[in-house]
Amino acid sequence: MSSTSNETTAALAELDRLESEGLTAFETLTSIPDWEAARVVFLGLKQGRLKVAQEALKTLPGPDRKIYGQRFNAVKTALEVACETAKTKLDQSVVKTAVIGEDLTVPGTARGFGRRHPLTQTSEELIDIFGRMGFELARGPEIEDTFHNFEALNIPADHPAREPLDNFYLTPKTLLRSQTSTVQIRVMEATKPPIRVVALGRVYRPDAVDATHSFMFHQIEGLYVDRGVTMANLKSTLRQFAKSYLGQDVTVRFRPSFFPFTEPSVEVDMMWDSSGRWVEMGGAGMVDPNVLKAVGYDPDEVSGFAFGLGIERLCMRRHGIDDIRPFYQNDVRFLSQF
Ligand code: FA5
Repeated sequence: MSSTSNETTAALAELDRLESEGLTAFETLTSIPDWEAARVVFLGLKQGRLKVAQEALKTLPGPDRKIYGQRFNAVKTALEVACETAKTKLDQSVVKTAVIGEDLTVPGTARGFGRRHPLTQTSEELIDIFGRMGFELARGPEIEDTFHNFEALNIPADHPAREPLDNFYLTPKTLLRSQTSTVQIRVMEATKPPIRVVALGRVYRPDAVDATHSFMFHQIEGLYVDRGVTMANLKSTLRQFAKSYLGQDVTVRFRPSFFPFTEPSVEVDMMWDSSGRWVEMGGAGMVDPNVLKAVGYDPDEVSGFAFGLGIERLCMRRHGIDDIRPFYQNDVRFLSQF
């Protein structure tokens, strides 16, 4: 050994360093990207440290090249083996992590499907029932003008129902509609008899909230205008509807009442349960001749009936719910029962 030149001694020492640093590097790797980087540093074909060491051979004095070449080959083999071993170890640990982290045999977390709100389901069923009875669907705006919410419904400017405290006015001439009866007017303005429509949607009133009242609720409005429509038609239509929606054994009661836009007018009650308790479901009546005239119909030619029922109360009666508030509390334990 002592016969090698200083230059060769230094080159051999560099080979020793390369070997020990390379082996340490490959042994301590923890990820595939680190392995890839180490492979390039030590074994890279263009500028890897082994390649540089190989090039160094050419600069050594001829007699030393054999010694250097043998040592170089040993270091090369050691590093290549270390590199392969490291790769195999890392591949196995990746597979293990995948198996531990994502055991494909473990049952997945069940995802709850959303469902339609009970009031939406109820509305769709009501549309369906009245559809089978020949009623088409009509729509009107939730922001109404005072003409459609009041005047056209025979509720004049000085009527107490127009009180600011009893309505959600947006401007002096517009408000959030307080009843779906507004749609009756819009339909009659736009169509000639015969008319047979239902309109469903939100209505707004500053009522105190309790078990049967909310400040926003839903109504279904019905309107039938044709020659010879009578109170008997109204009563049989509502009875038939009640039986379809609530069952054959439901009892319906009509109480004389007053609405400015119907004459005569009735309150529609339905028996809540076998206890004999009545609950008011809506109002109804024969369309007032003044209303027919205001939309350009001749009250001597045609007559009509109209009704407006509370959708929440119908849904409550159907499902035996005795409080309106859960409909608006978004508690999935309540909502997921429907
Ligand atoms: C009316 O709104 C009339 N437009 C009904 C009508 C239509 C009469 C067509 C004649 C012809 P009333 O204010 O009574 O009537 O309301 C009808 C129904 O809406 C009530 O019977 C009840 O079921 C429901 N309702 C009324 N106020 C509330 C409230 N604050 N919360 C929940 N439901 C309500």
